Amino acid sequence: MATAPKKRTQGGPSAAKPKRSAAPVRSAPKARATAEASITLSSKNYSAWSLRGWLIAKLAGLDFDEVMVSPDDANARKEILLLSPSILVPCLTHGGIKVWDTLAIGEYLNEVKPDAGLLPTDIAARAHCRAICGEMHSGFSSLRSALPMNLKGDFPGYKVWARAEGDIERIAAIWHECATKYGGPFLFGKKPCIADAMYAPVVTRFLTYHVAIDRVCSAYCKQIMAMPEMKEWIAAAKLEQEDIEELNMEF
Ligand SMILES: N[C@@H](CCC(=O)N[C@@H](CS)C(=O)NCC(=O)O)C(=O)O
Repeated sequence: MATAPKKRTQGGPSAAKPKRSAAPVRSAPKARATAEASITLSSKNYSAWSLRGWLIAKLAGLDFDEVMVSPDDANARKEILLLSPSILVPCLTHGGIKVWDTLAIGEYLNEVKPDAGLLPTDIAARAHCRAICGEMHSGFSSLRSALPMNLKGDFPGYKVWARAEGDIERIAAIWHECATKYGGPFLFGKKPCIADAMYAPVVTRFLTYHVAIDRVCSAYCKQIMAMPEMKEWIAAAKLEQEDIEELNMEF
């Protein structure tokens, strides 16, 4: 695994007075550290895509700096545009190459770090892995809007919107199929891969909103939450100052 990333913040002149930014921009960018790459991230508490990209980079063993950006702040958005052509996080910069979009980051890092095991070695398992990553990337919008990632939150008795139930059932079916085919404890066997990073924010949502899940899914959730990388991310999320009260969709 990579050493702990160095943290940098990114922001414009308005940085001193964030309004409701989840990841307040604190200072002008500092001199570049020695890491081989950097990743733009926003809130560790709310940004599910930031978590996915960060986790993939960690699993790749990449040495990277974190560049925290505040997508809520107009000036910071201009800065993000320079850092990420989609104005979305995460965006990886590695040796002058910019990769935005989490799946593209995963595929790129799999090429750069072929021994990291980001994708399964078996071609059929690899195809399966890509298919369920694709499902996560382009789907489950009901779940994502009904149960936004909120690592500091804890909502026992939360009423899950009926349309999100369908997504939850499909995700449980995916996890079951993987457990049966590959034997766990991770989706594709003994080591976590890109698919586990893609589904990690689903795990945290299930726990935050106390979603009723069966024994197999619950064991998988425990496995993800026990990962040192997850512990590191969640500890940092809990230290974040700002809360977004009106949050009602995936951020
Ligand atoms: N499909 C993109 C999704 C990225 C995304 O939606 N990122 C959100 C944060 S979780 C974002 O940057 N939002 C910024 C904004 O809406 O201003 C990916 O795979 O990376």
